[in-house]
Amino acid sequence: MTSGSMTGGRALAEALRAHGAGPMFGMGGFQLLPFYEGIRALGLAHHLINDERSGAFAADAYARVSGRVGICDATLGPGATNLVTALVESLNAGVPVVALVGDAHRAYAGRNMTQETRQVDILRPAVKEILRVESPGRVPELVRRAFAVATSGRPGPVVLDIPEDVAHAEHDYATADFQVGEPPRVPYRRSHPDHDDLARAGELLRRARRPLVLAGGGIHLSGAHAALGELARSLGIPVAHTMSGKGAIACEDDLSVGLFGRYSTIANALLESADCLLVAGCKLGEVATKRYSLPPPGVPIIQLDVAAEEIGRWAPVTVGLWGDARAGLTDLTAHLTGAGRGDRDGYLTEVADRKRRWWDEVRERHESAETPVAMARLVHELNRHLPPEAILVADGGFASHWAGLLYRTKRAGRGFVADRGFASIGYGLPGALGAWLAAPGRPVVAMTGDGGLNMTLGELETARRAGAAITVIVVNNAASGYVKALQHAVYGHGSYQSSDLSPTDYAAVARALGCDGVRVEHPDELAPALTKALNHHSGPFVVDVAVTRDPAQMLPGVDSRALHITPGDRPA
Ligand SMILES: Cc1ncc(C[n+]2csc(CCOP(=O)(O)OP(=O)(O)O)c2C)c(N)n1
Repeated sequence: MTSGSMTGGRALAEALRAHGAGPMFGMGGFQLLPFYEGIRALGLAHHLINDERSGAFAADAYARVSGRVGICDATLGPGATNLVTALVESLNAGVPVVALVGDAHRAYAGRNMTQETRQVDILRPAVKEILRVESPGRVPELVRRAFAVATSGRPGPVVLDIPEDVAHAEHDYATADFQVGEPPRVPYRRSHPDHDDLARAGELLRRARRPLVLAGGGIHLSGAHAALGELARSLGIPVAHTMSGKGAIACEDDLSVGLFGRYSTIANALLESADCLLVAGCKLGEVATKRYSLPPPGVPIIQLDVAAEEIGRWAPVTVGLWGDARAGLTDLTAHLTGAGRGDRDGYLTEVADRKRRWWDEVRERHESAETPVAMARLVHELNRHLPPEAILVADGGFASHWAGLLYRTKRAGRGFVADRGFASIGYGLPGALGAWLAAPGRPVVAMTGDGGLNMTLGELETARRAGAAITVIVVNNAASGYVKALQHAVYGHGSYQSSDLSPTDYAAVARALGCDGVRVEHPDELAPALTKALNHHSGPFVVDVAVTRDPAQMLPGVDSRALHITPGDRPA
């Protein structure tokens, strides 16, 4: 049993062990040396990363895929500030992460200590809560608190800010200090919506002839996909999803109508003609609403969310259901027992017809033999080759939009991970590392732009060291593609500024870093490359795909923001 005199840093390691902490991602410094010594002595898994942002991205993806708390650490100053971007991702997406951050020795703080800055002030708005540890004796209590805050209500990131002197100080701990009451779970506790609100929502759904579920990432955070599938099937309600909500229902399920929002196949059309929307675990942000042009005004909305203040943020709702997604959907199904599909058979036939027609119309693009490789063909090959248990981690550029639109999950659950909370580029590679550690045995594939990969390329070295058998698909358009495509859409052909990248062979880069990889120039090479990658088990494998360089062909559809620019604003 853990007790006796030890440093605050060792106590930190002991408390994390007591919480069943999974792998950690970070980069050390003097302040947290006793913590590093503690995890070494205890044999806890820790991965040195090459940029703290990547460590927090990996922790975020680990949390999403494992359903446990992700853990990362950083040292004083630049280590701490490097975390900001990734912590905001977890904050906006509601992902439980605990970040341990070393801070200056309190006896010298404010005297121009090396690496010193007001990091607590910088980190505060990036996290759900920041807990400053002012005495070594409180380390176990505040670790418990960090886990509780990260996992309760709407989950999110919590920083434990630990001054150097607290980490290095000896303290006498009792065994009871490290006892964890309830084992940490995500979500910590489930809340049920109000009974009367459920009855009103049930009535709306019972009467609806063209209802539609809009599913967001909250479905995955709550582990609610089975409950959603049951509701959709028993009532005959189609399900549209955001990028974060992909897998709320399997894309191949008859009731899935795919992505809605900025890009959609048939979901936006159904949304326009719906007579009742059930918004579940979805914030209805800019991309989901096509810049607030959806849903159309007047359509009755039921919104189920664990954060009461998120309900009706901008679209007025008819019934708000405040509660956990899984609990709320199960309650709703129970309320509607026996209601069946009503007179929605014609609607469901129409949905099936629309789907069939859409996929027939685009088949040629999806099977395109053009070089450089068409984006639709690339995703088509992923659909053909990735097994049902695969996890696709998509980076913030085109990868998440094209895959969000066209990639088809074959089973319900988290098979697609995209950093849509903050939409930073650079998540794909470190996210794949976190996902791989969270899901032993499942193939993990990152899809990232060349720009996004350039940002975090050093993590190929990390992934190699970790022995992570991830596949990294580089959507290589030799450009900051989304930016170039928007410049093309808004200012016209040839008006590109700072959006070109040097054409680079990332398979060669991977090999130079001790990984493996192939370059794909022709679509026929995709199938063998993916087969090779998925059968490569000794470390990262890069499939560098030369995709279209034509900015007119880069977007998966019309970006609604470019449409907002009137022709008069465009230079001739
Ligand atoms: C950290 C960060 N900087 C800038 C952006 C704005 N941005 C969105 S997409 C994009 C282009 C990314 O290029 P690349 O990663 O090569 O992907 P592509 O769009 O070409 O698929 C940029 C710069 C962002 N999302 N995140």
